[in-house]
Amino acid sequence: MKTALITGVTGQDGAYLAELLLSKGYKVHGIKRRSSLFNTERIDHLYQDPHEQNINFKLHYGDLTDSTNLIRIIQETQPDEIYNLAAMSHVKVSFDTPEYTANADGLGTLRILEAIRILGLTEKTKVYQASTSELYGLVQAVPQTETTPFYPRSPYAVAKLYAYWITVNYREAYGMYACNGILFNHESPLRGETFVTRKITRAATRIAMGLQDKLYLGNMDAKRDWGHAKDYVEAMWRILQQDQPEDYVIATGITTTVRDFVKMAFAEVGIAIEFKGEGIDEKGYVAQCTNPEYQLELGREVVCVDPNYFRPTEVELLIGDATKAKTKLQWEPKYDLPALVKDMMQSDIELFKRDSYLLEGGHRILNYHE
Ligand code: NDP
Ligand code: GDR
Repeated sequence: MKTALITGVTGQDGAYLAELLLSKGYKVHGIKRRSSLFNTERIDHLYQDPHEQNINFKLHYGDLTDSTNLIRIIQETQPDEIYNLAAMSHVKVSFDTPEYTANADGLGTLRILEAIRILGLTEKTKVYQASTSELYGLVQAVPQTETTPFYPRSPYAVAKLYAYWITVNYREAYGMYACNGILFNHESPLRGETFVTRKITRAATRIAMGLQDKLYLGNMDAKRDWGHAKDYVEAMWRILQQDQPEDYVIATGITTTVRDFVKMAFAEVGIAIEFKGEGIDEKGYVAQCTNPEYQLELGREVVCVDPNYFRPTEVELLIGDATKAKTKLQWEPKYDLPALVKDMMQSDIELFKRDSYLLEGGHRILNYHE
């Protein structure tokens, strides 16, 4: 039985990866942060009572900013594979917390690699580093491959650049099996609520159900290569099962604007959106509502631009070329964008039915904009 340690196990990817590794017969350890509220909602279905014998899923308190904690957990768990997924992962928030982001996302990776070295586990323990298409930043060439130059455009991306290179360096300096997965945006029903896709699927659902008035967005011209997180965690695992440690781009090869994602999401609840205006004056109106369940008048303004969501420096275009992963890892995504949008919308419709009943019962529903 192989043992894996996942940092960031409570996040979107951590939850899907833990599920995948357990299904493959791994013993899985996860690192979670102490929080004043429960933060394990995404993995509660995997929970095993620690009082039972022979459990194969165990959580440990920890933090990527705490070296001694990481050394102790790695020593105790003696993992065959470490998946370093923990990060302050929100690009816009990284402009507000640049120093913390550098510490967790940049130095955090170094702490893991150094812990392995200190503990004499360089021959045993393989490391997956969650690298990102944000490294490409300002467009140098498209589609982006493993050899496209990096030009990071946020404190998050700069921290991840350090993490990328320190992973390469430990591989070359100490012969470690350490790899970067350069993953393009991947989403799912478990996606954090403040990333743009989930913000949109939640809003489309809530606006249709009368729970929210408007969706405020930033740059709708941005283009992203969106895949499904379930497909991408499969790639992470495959990256660590090869004879040689290497870095891989994981992407769908198709790019779409934020505006078109909005249209696709609203279409899932029978609402056609028409965009009018330009720049910060652009607005999305209800052009058609074919679902009799939802009482939306035609011409109602439901999408607006709020410049507060603009970033000081933006990544305008991402489109990945995953030929290497397809050839060497035999990796193929199962979901395309329409299937992803459908999955996210179906999940949010189920989720917000409860709020809809509460509203009907006279309860106040908060219109919370993030
Ligand atoms: P999430 O934001 O959903 O999850 C991040 C995880 O990291 C959470 O479990 C969070 O804990 C944990 N975490 C944050 N800071 C610390 C810290 N200091 N110490 C320990 N744990 C910490 O991200 P995703 O699941 O979407 O992404 C996983 C990784 O992949 C991240 O590193 C991200 O940067 C990277 N990535 C993501 C892509 C995507 O499109 N999703 C694309 C490319 C790379 P808590 O729950 O307590 O907040
Ligand atoms: P990104 O994802 O920055 O690509 O990072 P996000 O969903 O936050 O933004 C995608 C694009 O949408 C534009 N946008 C908005 N974004 C947010 N969050 N909120 C808005 O209201 C909004 N309006 C427009 C953004 O400007 C951007 O262009 C994600 C994270 O998961 C990173 O951790 C990961 O490394 C990269 O994907 C690949």
